[in-house]
Amino acid sequence: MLSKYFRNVEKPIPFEGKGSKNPLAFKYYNKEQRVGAKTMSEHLRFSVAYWHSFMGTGSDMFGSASLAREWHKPAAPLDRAKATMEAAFEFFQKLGIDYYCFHDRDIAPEGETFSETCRNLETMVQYAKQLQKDTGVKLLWGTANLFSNPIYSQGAGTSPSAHVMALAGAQVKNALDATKELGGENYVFWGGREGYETLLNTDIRQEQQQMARFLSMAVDYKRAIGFGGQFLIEPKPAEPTKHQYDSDAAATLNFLRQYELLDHFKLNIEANHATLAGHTFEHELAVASAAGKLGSVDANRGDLLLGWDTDQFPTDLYSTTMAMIVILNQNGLGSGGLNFDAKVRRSSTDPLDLFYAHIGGMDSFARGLLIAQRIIDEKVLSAFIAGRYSSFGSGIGAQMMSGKAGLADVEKWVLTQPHPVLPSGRQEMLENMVNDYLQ
Ligand code: XUL
Ligand code: CO
Repeated sequence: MLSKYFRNVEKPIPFEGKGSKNPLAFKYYNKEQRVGAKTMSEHLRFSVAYWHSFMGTGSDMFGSASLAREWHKPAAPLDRAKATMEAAFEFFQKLGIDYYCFHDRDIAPEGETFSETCRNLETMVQYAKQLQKDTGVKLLWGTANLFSNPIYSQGAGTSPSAHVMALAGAQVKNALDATKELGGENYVFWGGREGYETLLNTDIRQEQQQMARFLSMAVDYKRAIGFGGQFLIEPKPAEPTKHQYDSDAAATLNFLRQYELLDHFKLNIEANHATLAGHTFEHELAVASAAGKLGSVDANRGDLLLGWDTDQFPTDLYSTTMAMIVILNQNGLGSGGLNFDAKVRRSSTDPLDLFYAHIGGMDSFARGLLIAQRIIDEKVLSAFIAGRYSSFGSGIGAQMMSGKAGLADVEKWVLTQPHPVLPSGRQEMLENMVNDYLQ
């Protein structure tokens, strides 16, 4: 086992169970434990986000780096990238996590020219391939960073410059090659700068057509190279761009449908993006799932008092339970997983904090899974919901839904009936019942 950067964690984090007081042990996440038809690791498919946990420095708008990472010390960019990757895989192994996710620019530095940048990526992909082989850790998804370089400040696929759109396309091609080479199970598009700041300089229709074409080119290239992973779009309403075109699940589904791309994509729903859009996490999951398009999850949380993407580790059991109910009800995430798109706080300066953060996130989702499975097994909500819509199972309900009854038919029927009686929605009773399971 690799052991250089996290020497004080000598062996993989153990499962010690509920009574344990060891902060470096799992209390609920027990990989091989069966929950319903699958093991916990099969249900949850946890992943580490390379960018936050291994590239993050703790800098913010008001202050410089606060996290002095040993793996960032080598001066030469490629040496630094290799040290970072070794630290990452040591961490994955010691945490006992099965997956990781990256942006092209997380794992490999940009060079002086685009071709040097591509060569750096290829070098680091070969390094990652070896480390994946040595450790058994797999790639959940890859993506291209189309938002940090200032050339993308006015958009990538939606840039007003055709040359920049072409550059972004070339970058995606290379990121797709890298993801395929590493056996990535999915590929994510997050449109960080795909939106607009002001209508004074923007043609929305043109930009949306560009975005659709950009995604179509990726679909064509995926087919050309035989990449079998799932394409995912990650909705987010704002930050960095004020109005993003993929602002929430509903808007993204509509966009994909309008441009005939729906068959090629699913959604990657992020908790903090949902709340920034004015929705709950479970709302976004449920909207995606109802359309058969919930593909993967970026697991994190925001802060109720702060209006930006704080990317905190998930700790709220109510939220993880609600999320797992949606995920279990659609029989899992398929090739997707739960990626911790979350960062330790700026003041959590010890590399050990990365362990505490991930252990907390994994235990929170493991508890959510256990609670959700019981709620589903005992039909706590499903029996009520089925009863609530039962009038559609026969009579006029069935006739309306099957298309047999139109407006004239329903009028005829209504005139023969007494005034409808509407049963209570029982929200408070159901809230109490869910709380009874949250232990
Ligand atoms: C940004 C965000 C990204 C995507 C991948 O808010 O969530 O890290 O997950 O580009
Ligand atoms: Co994300």
